[in-house]
Amino acid sequence: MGEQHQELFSAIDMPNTYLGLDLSTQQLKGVIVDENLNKLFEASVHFDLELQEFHTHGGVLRDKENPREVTAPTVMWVKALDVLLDKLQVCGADLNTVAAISGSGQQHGTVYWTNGSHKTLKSLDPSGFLHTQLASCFSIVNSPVWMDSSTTKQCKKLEKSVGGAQELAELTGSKAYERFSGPQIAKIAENRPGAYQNTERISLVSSFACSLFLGAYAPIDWSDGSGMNLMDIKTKKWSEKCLEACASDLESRLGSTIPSGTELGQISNYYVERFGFNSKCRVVSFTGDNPASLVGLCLRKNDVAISMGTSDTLFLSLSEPKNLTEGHVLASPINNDAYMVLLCFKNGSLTRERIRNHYANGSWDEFNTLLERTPKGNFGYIGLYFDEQEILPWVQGDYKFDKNGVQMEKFPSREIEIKALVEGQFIAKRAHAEQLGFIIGPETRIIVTGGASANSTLLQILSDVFNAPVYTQEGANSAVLGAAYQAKHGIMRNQNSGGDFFHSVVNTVKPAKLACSPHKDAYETYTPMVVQYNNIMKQILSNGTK
Ligand code: 5FX
Repeated sequence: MGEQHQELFSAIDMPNTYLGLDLSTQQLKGVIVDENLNKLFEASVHFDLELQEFHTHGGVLRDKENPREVTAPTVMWVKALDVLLDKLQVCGADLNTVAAISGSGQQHGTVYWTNGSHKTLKSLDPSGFLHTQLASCFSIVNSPVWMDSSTTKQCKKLEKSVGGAQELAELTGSKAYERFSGPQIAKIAENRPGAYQNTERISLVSSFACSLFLGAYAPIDWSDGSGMNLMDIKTKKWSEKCLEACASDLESRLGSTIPSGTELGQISNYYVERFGFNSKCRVVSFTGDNPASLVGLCLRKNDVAISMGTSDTLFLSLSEPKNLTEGHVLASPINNDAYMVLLCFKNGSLTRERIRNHYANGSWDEFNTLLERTPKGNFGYIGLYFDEQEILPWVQGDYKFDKNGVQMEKFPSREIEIKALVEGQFIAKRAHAEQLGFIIGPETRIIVTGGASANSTLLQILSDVFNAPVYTQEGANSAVLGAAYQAKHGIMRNQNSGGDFFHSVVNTVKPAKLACSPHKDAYETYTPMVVQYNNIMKQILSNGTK
């Protein structure tokens, strides 16, 4: 620890702890770790179950007339924080020991603070709930979130303004994606000009949550800011052309960008008085959930992370920015000069649950038993299931094919159906990763995180499809752990006492554990199926979905 910090807490003879939060699609989680990054306390608030008054399904609201429009009630997130901090106290956490807080949020979602809200944020009354005090602070009541896919028109305009999709990818790290914040803001400015005019600040979900702790608007960090189609991925500054193409006077509403893991200041007095935090507790910038997961997994050079949650994502570290046709390049949350690649598949756990409910009576045990009944490769049957408009590739619906590539209505049995889903999801991940130039080699390790990482039957299939060993990190939820690690790393970096991430985090965290290795015949089975997937996808896309 740095001197200043050590003095603060040793004076009151208490160990330092670090609080990490993750404001994800379906819940808000919090974890407190000790100086050695061991988990001490954790709590969560499930939006659908515990905040039923907001009527969300899977944490979101879908517009009845336009199901591609997906939002979440911003005040629900605020209320979740009230409840979470109470829960942490009830489970015995002494919040006075928290030396620093950081967090992660679902990426791309935007929060619109109404004119004058900075004053409310600054003068929160500790005797009242956060959510009642902030209830009228949002000029857009329901924040657009990453599941939204209603901004194709704005995406086209944005790409055109910089000379095309590839030019936008070169500039911002991604071609225009419907869920990215720039097109989302553009749609709000266009369709709800009054509300846009009445907005003094636009936050990402991560910087919004950070602002609640700071009692002031928190800047957007480089890593999460890369998911907006607005930031120059090399200079890390807002691109004027992109801002202009999206909305007028946008720069003043976005504020500045900052390196990930920057220490921003002291916690707001509200939390000191109401929850017993130490007034010297520091707030470290929050970031996106995928960058935070990269921190939590301590990814090494030849590692590929696969996160299986509401969305399935695949990510890896990169030393130079790469020009991609699909997927995203983001600034690294760990190293200001490095990058990460991210692929996002929207149809993750909710699709797996739908098939489980339909074919395995809602039981994971039955699902796993059925999975083990068919051989690797599923007799050549491939199933691709996109309940929601998929991001990568841009398709929707269920697609079933036999070994000859002939499309079918129905598979012959439920075990084939289930295997087709799981293999199809993993084959798609490998195919898209390979399309980016990723090569699976003898050193490759797949590090798995997210809810599904506890299912060893799924992990074995993943290992076989990638023909690489699969590892899991203890504590499963890497985003919230990554946020807690970032809290510690952030203050250490600021105090120049072991600013190196490897020193402060990687060497402290227990290494990932081997969960399974590929079978000998895995490569021969799945390599042709990846080719088959690519052909099927060409066929589906040429039949015209976008
Ligand atoms: C990444 O680009 C995504 O859109 C999702 O993984 C969200 O971050 C989920 F929270």
